[in-house]
Amino acid sequence: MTRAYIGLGSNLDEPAEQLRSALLALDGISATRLAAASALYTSDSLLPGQPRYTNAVAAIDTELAPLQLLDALQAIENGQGRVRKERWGPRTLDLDVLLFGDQVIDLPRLKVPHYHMHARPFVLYPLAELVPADFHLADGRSLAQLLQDCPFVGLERL
Ligand code: A4P
Ligand code: MG
Repeated sequence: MTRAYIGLGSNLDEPAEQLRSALLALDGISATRLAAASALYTSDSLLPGQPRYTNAVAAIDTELAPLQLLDALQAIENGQGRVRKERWGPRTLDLDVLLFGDQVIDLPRLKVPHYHMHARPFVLYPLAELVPADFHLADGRSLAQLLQDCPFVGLERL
């Protein structure tokens, strides 16, 4: 069993509902169970001109290998009507593998820890709800330090 952390994001078609459905879907992945979920947070899009995002982080326990998990997450994204037009475009659902146990993964399809998580308040603050105060990312960075460098600005906890 590996404890993994999944970042959830949506800015189309009732984002809060999209995230609630996605949490149920995570629990439905084979050989996987949902262990915990953060509160929902809203914030402006990093790209101007897009609707506001709703984000959350989920902790899951899985027996799947990392790429099997990625396949399952992409199937859930597709099942919730995600249409990939442009990278970074608005989306009904984005599921990112933030952390996969203590593994550092550098494959063409999968980079873990997720590339931008260390600088994104809408990832770090929900993650902090789910882990101990002395938590470190797989690459050694301390979550407390990352939080200090990434102020809780523009984030609303629902
Ligand atoms: N991929 C590589 N590593 C991973 C990983 N750790 N988890 C590959 C998931 N996928 C990973 O992803 C493109 C490819 O990345 C996948 O095919 C997978 O093989 P994607 O989900 O199709 O594309 P994307 O989401 O548009 O790109 P990306 O870079 O994941 O975008 P981000 O970083 O998710 O940014 N503002 C707010 N407030 N909240 C947000 O959530 N999100 C974005 C999108 C912009 N602004 C935002 C938010
Ligand atoms: Mg993504």
